[in-house]
Amino acid sequence: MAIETTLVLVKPDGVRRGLVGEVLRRFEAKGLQVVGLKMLTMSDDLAAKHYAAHVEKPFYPDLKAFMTGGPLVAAALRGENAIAHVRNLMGATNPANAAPGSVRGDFCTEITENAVHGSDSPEAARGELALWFAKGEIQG
Ligand code: 3AN
Repeated sequence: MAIETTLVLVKPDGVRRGLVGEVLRRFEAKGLQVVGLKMLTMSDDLAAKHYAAHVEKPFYPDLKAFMTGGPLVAAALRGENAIAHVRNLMGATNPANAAPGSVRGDFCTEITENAVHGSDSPEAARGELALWFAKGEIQG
């Protein structure tokens, strides 16, 4: 048993398109539990920390403008192997490669506005949850 807690973001395009409920429903239907939930607009500072691995990449300015450009929903999800299950349900980063049935396969056409984020490792999950949620904002 590996009970993990992971960070999911419904990105600004997902919020704008009214996909918050649909995306969270898929994770809940899988068996993951929502243990933290908030809506906020990402600051430049939070973007630089959250995307520390990408700040030097050529696509970062567009990514930052998009991610800070409107409200998003941050959720902490918990369950057995939650990190892998969330990644599978999200689909590949590039929606062109995302399987039908995944969030990106079903709802997205392009790589920047790809509706959803999920931590990709236990280390990333720990770091990202600490960035997005204060102690006491996650249950249990
Ligand atoms: P994922 O969101 O699947 O974990 P990452 O962490 O590699 O993917 O990338 C973070 C975000 O950066 C992606 N969700 C996407 O919005 C953007 N991104 C990644 N690679 C590219 C790229 N080659 N061109 C444009 N945007 C990208």
